[in-house]
Amino acid sequence: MTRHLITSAIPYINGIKHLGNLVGSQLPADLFARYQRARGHEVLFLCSTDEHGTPAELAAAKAGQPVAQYCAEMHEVQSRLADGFRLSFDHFGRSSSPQNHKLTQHFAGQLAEQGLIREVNETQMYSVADGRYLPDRYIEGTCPNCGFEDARGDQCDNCTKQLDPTDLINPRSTISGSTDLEERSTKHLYLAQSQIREQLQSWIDSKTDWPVLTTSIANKWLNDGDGLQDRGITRDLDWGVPVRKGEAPWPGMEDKVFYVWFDAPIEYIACSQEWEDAGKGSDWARWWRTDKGAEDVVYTQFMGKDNVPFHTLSFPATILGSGEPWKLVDYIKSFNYLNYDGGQFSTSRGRGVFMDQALDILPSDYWRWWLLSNAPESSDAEFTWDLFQANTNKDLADVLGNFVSRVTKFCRSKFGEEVPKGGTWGEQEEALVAELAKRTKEYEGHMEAMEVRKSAAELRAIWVAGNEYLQAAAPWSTFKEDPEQAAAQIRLALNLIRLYAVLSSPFIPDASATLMRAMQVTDDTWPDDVKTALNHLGEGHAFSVPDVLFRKITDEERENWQERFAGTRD
Ligand code: B3M
Ligand code: ZN
Repeated sequence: MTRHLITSAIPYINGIKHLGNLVGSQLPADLFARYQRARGHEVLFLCSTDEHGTPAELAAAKAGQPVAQYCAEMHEVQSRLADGFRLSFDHFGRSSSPQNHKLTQHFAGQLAEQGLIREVNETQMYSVADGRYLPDRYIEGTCPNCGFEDARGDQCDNCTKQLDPTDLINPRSTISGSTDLEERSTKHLYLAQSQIREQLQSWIDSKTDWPVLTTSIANKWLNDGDGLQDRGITRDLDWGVPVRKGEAPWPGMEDKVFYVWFDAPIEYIACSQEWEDAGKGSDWARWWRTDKGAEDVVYTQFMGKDNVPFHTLSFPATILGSGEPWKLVDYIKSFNYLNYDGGQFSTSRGRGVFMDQALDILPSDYWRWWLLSNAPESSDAEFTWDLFQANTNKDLADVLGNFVSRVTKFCRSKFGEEVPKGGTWGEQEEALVAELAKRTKEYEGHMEAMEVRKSAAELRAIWVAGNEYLQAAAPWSTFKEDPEQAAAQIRLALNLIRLYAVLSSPFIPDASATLMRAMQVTDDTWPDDVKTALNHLGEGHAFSVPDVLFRKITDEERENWQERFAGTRD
């Protein structure tokens, strides 16, 4: 048994996430967590809301709410939606938690003790019209690296370069739009990442099995220009983790908070403390401290490509620089972008389909299946309503759903609602079992490797194999000549339904649960031996015919949704 620590990038608190966000981190992380649990491993799967920084302040201001209240409410909303999508977090925490405040201040104190924090007098952009400094997302302008016109003060969304507000060309305030900005001098803390560059480089170099998408982004920033730049880790904001050196005050930094990207990854650790403090588990340090048992933990992170620099460089610099035995990530699975109908999904412009809207129109399994089987792994991918309709109708309704319905209904009409007796497997049956055994191994290999699309394709092939068998064996014809053989065919097919429920549960957990209930079984042990698994339901075992597992999306619905989601959300 392995112990798997799994984290998803923690979504910003500033509103409901769109399907592109979901498929880039939380959903594939859930797939992996569910799979590892199904294989009998011990899993701690964590996610939180990312509640600090300018995204939170800006969104609260827009909603006309105090930021603490806005965050508390939005955390509940995101938590309900996570449940709606069946994201099986062991805990869904908050980066604004007291645990994270304390731990973030602790790391800063450690880094200072190790001589890795510099106090720097620097120029920050001050907006005369707004009467305040403009860090990060409070300022936008043209990216000096790629020329993108809506780059933000902290990062360019187009080329992923990390930026400082003073780097922007033609900067403007996102609060007032004012361009009446001046550079003022103020003191900030810098994390001396450059001193850890060598260590980071050899750590990245040792990760030969990481996706190229992950290592290429890390290497790009490690070797960009003069090499890894030191980063400011404090901000002139009210909302956030107050700057302290461990438990002690930090002279001269009284009105400042830590930068959101400093405290957000630390929340991965704090979340496990929140999990323990909520009474959901014990001994969080066993997952995170290599001196307390985390040596043998396998830690996997999931995230979109724009988050990779922070997880391959800044956060590891915090961990390594602390001089304490914290667990480093073992594998980073990163994703490209999912586009929406010829453009980008966009939170700020309300473009695309958002998590709440998706659940309003269809149950989560439809979305889980489509998003995961089309995950933007090796390149960007695109959501269109035509593809969504065509893929889900085919895979879920025509292949899986139809198999279940034909088998259970035929059995009910000829043999009653129990697994029929008599007959034996012939060549066709043995061939199917052999094929499924082989495909199940392939499926396991892809799931272990977090090859999401390949896993989905293999699972689909496993469903298709059952359908093809049914078509060829044609128990409805066999029944006329040889009812005993038809009984053996149907017995196998009913067992296949249970096998499908078990193998499909990481992708479509609700449908899997429906199938298990219909087959009146609770034993969902992973089929280490497919042949044994296909004899699980014995003769005379009662079952029931489930309701339609997946209905088809009609052309009319598709057209309606296309129209309804063509504009921007209010
Ligand atoms: N909240 C960015 C995002 O939601 C950021 C991730 C933090 S992971 C520590 O894409
Ligand atoms: Zn750029």
